[in-house]
Amino acid sequence: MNELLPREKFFGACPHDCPDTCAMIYETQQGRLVEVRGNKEHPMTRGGLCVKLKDFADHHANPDRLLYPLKRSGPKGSKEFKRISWDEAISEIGARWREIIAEHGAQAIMPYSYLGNMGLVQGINSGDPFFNRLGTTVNEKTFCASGSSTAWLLTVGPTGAVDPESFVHAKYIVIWACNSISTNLHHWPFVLEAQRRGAKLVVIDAYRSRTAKAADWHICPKPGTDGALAMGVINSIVEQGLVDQDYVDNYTHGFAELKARASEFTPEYVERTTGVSAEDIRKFAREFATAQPSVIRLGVALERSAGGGQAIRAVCSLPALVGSWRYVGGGLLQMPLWDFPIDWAKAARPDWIKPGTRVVNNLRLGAALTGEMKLDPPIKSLFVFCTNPVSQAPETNKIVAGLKREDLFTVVAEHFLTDTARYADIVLPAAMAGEAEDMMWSWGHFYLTYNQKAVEPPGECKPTSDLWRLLAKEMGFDDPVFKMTDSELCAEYINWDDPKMGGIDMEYFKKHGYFKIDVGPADTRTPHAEGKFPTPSGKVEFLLHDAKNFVAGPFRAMYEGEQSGEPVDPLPGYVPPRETPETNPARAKLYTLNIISPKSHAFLNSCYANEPHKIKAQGDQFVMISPGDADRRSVRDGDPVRVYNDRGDFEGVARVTDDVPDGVVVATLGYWRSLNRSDGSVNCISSDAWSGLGRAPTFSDNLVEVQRVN
Ligand SMILES: Nc1nc2c(c(=O)[nH]1)N[C@H]1C(S)=C(S)[C@@H](COP(=O)(O)OP(=O)(O)OC[C@H]3O[C@@H](n4cnc5c(=O)[nH]c(N)nc54)[C@H](O)[C@@H]3O)O[C@H]1N2
Ligand SMILES: Nc1nc2c(c(=O)[nH]1)N[C@H]1C(S)=C(S)[C@@H](COP(=O)(O)OP(=O)(O)OC[C@H]3O[C@@H](n4cnc5c(=O)[nH]c(N)nc54)[C@H](O)[C@@H]3O)O[C@H]1N2
Ligand SMILES: [Mo]
Repeated sequence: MNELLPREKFFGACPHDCPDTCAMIYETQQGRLVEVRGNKEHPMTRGGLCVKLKDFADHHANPDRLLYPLKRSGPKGSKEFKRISWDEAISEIGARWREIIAEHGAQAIMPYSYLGNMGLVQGINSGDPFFNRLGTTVNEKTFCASGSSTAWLLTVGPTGAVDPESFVHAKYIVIWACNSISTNLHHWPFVLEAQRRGAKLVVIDAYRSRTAKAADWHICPKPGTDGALAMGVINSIVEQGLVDQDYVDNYTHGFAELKARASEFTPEYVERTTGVSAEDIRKFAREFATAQPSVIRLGVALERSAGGGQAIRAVCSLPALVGSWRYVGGGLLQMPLWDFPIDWAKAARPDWIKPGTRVVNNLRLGAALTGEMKLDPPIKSLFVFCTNPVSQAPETNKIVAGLKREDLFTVVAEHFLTDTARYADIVLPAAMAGEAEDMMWSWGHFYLTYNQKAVEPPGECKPTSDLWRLLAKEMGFDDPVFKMTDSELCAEYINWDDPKMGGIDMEYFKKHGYFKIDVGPADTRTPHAEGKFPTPSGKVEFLLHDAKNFVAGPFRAMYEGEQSGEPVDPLPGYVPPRETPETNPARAKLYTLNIISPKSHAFLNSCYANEPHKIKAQGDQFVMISPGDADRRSVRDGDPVRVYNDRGDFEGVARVTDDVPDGVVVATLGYWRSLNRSDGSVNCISSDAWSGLGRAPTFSDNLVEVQRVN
């Protein structure tokens, strides 16, 4: 960096799958990205970036980046590729697809994407118009928040609910299955400010996470038992006469039925199920009801066991029972994205999906590719972008076996030769955030954030949006959307006429970089003080009428056929985890420890997990185990251990610590199996079973055994 050269500044938006969606400033010199900072003006970013993003300019300049299209020249997975041109790559894809379509039909092709990039133009669903037009299999995307969203929509409807900035007014903050200090860092100052003003912070987490350590009170239920805990709290609120009867009478539906259901969940019964003492359950109920405003920040991890959805419905019932919604900063925060005036139907074109097109869920990738699902026609071509399933999806050994199929034509667009990209037949080099224009929504606050193109992509990297333009041309589609520029697409997907857009236009973004959608001032806002829930009854629905299970990810507009059809329990409740001694005694004899695999502090899912300085900050793949459990297995702190079940195994270094209770082990997510001690990572052992609502994953519902590696 030369201090004498003039610098140019551009507005940036962090593209990652993170609630914070930071507003950034790119600084360039002579067309080179030299610095990326947090935008100081932005009320949530406040100038600071997290450990992952703080050297984002260097990430762009990483010498391992893919710079040219590649074609496989050795066996699948061997990492042997030769450089080809874009023209060759696109015409090969076109030729292979035409062959596949002629023989098997377009549904033998499946796109596969997730939130490697959240942008409206460059991200997860940017390919949907193209693939829907082509008539491919629809890939249902339920990696994250689909279970919690289904529960949320059933109970309170599509409301953005409490503004994260309103948390400063709360007097009792409950962070339930969310490790904010690692995963939602820019919300943390609002929590600290509330604490400074006298609020109590309670963290409910299955182990003593960084955030649990910072809490005034850590409540530690057994993984997947939160439904019982929440029902116990409901029981105790009723038992102690703490119900806000006026709020309940006016703004909720089904209280009598909920009360009857909760009567089974006495604190003593719940103690036996969850491991949380009856006394603590009563105390929590009392404090939550009386220390108003009380608010709950729901983490995504709550959904990750068989009863996740039902648990979330129970948790979402709590604020209405005690009237927390009456106050500024009281109620619930899940994902404010429901309030965003985005035209998802335009962005994803579900209207182009032909009726009857099959849907394959992204958590079942291994089963789909290996033939276990008996798909007809089988998947003959997979097009992967913005996701790294070999690290992130469950049952990864099955996925790898599928990706090795000689008759599968796999294309992966990527920044790096990831654990997934190495199995590709064609690799396409992707532009990074500073290299392409985009518009970012958020699932952690109410700001839309604009990302300007600050520099040209290196080598022959192309933004994702270019893929659809090139492939549309190759496949002969001339719909206007495939000819629009990135600037036009940024503008296209926003409902500018929505009153929440405050009458602004794209020029505003070019001047300011971000805009808080108009949901009212955080210091006075009480969206549901008088009910007005966007549910069929307009009330909080404890009791449902005739509800069917459905998939309600943030991206539900991307696919149709979302009704899975099976009836939903009319009331919230407790569904025990699938893998416990009670529910699966045979399995529990072989594997005795419940593993949870939360996010790594210094990685963003699997991004950055290939960068040595980030691995240094995060530590090598570790396995946290209690002193008692370690002792029973002759494992000492620092020993290499193997974690296994019948689905697979991986190795890590034991961290013997009483941060985890007996019976639970913790191994964080994101490590690349190719860089780990053994060719494995935590998703080798996770099950691809869905949780009860919204076809959510069950990453917190897996039994494993741990043994020392000699
Ligand atoms: N640093 C970092 N930040 C991230 C990400 C990342 O990879 N790294 N990923 C981003 C993404 S995609 C997401 S979805 C969010 C997720 O952010 P969070 O919602 O915070 O998700 P996790 O870290 O997976 O889990 C949160 C906490 O839930 C606990 N937990 C797990 N199972 C249970 C359970 O059954 N009951 C209870 N009570 N607690 C449980 C875990 O121990 C963990 O401390 O983070 C985003 N931010
Ligand atoms: N065991 C376990 N598994 C989990 C979870 C867990 O808690 N535990 N969490 C689940 C959750 S919540 C989520 S959200 C998923 C996340 O799963 P993924 O979305 O697959 O996560 P990432 O590792 O972020 O993968 C993104 C990939 O996209 C690439 N990428 C980024 N930007 C672009 C781009 O613009 N273009 C292209 N072509 N590629 C790009 C990155 O290099 C990276 O390899 O993982 C799920 N898996
Ligand atoms: Mo996620």
